[in-house]
Amino acid sequence: MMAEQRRVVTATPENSETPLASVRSWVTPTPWFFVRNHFEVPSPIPADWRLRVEGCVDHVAEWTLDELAALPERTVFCTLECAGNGRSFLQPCVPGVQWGAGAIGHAEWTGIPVRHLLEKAGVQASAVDVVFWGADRGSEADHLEPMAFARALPLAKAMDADTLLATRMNGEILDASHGYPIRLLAPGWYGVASVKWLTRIEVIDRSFQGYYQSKKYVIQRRTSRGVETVPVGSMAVKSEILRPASDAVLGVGTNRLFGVAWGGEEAVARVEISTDNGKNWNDAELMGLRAPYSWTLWEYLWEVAVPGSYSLLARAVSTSGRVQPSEHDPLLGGYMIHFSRPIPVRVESARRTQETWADADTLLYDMNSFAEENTRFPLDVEMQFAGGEGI
Ligand SMILES: Nc1nc2c(c(=O)[nH]1)N[C@H]1C(S)=C(S)[C@@H](COP(=O)(O)O)O[C@H]1N2
Ligand SMILES: [Mo]
Repeated sequence: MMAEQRRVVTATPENSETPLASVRSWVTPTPWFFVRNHFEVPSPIPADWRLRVEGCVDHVAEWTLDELAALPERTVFCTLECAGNGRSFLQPCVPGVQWGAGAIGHAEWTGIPVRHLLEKAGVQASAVDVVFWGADRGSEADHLEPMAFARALPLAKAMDADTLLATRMNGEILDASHGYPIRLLAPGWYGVASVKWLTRIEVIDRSFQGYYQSKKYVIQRRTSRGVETVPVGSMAVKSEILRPASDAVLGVGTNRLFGVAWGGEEAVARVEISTDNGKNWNDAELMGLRAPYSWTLWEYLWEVAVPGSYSLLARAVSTSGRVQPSEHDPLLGGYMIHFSRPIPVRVESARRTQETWADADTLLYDMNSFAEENTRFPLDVEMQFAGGEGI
């Protein structure tokens, strides 16, 4: 299973996708987890390095890695998706990394709540944004002056108990690609917020205007005052059909559709499937946990008697009733691409052997470890398999 690798979109810097077609478990194995780098991975931080919290605080405070390691930890399971995920499906084409569907993964993240550090430093009443600075540097075509990667969170999100300075991913020390030694984890927000290779935290008394906050990773939004430009923030509700693949050839009879769905800061309430271009919708079976931040696995047993060409659609609904749209909103530009994308398949009259499905034990292990480590939700980890043979 681990022979599978990330699908490289650009090699330098590395931008590569999770091999979604091979996903069989709730947690994405770290070697498979997508990588989104704007610049080269920075050299490891020096031994005398300290994480500093400064700006609109009562006293500038610093922590060594050892001091940070001694602070109380928290574990959060969370889906990270790049705001540009799915960009290659847009027509007309939008500039930027041409991601397929795989700039997404789901992992277990462990670290220290940022709030702990902010409280120690004493955030002043004038605070608006908290800026997180990365160690990686470089330039962009429209910004030739080299700059460090930086992104800000509004104070409230930075103070949320689940916003972490993550040091471990899936139980292991972060690897270089994912931000060693420390990265931010802003659960339920597009990946760009979760700054890797963190060097410095700065509390400021205005909205941050950095390049990746005001020039890139911005969308337009309709308001009572007209259209305004805002940074991408919390994630939209979305689903992805992982199997069958586009242009798969299936047989008449029962075909199993399998996929994932997520709702950012909200849990997924429902996933619906249409096999007739959106005329009729039927509920998919949600498998295992439904929790905020985490994707949910689903399956759907599709009975098909008539050979021909079909187009498969999945549509997710979040707990507050947000529904995945059928079209991309042009105001979103090349970001937040979350419309239901049709997956064309052909059904032939001959019955075919189904592809192999995941081992149910793998999935159960993931779920139980979530239940043990995460006390925020009353969890029922009993699994249901519509077909009785795993995912
Ligand atoms: N320092 C730094 N942090 C960063 C980035 C970066 O290029 N440099 N990319 C961001 C973007 S756009 C995404 S989607 C996520 C990807 O995290 P991953 O590479 O661990 O999957 O990291 C974010 N944090
Ligand atoms: Mo991203």
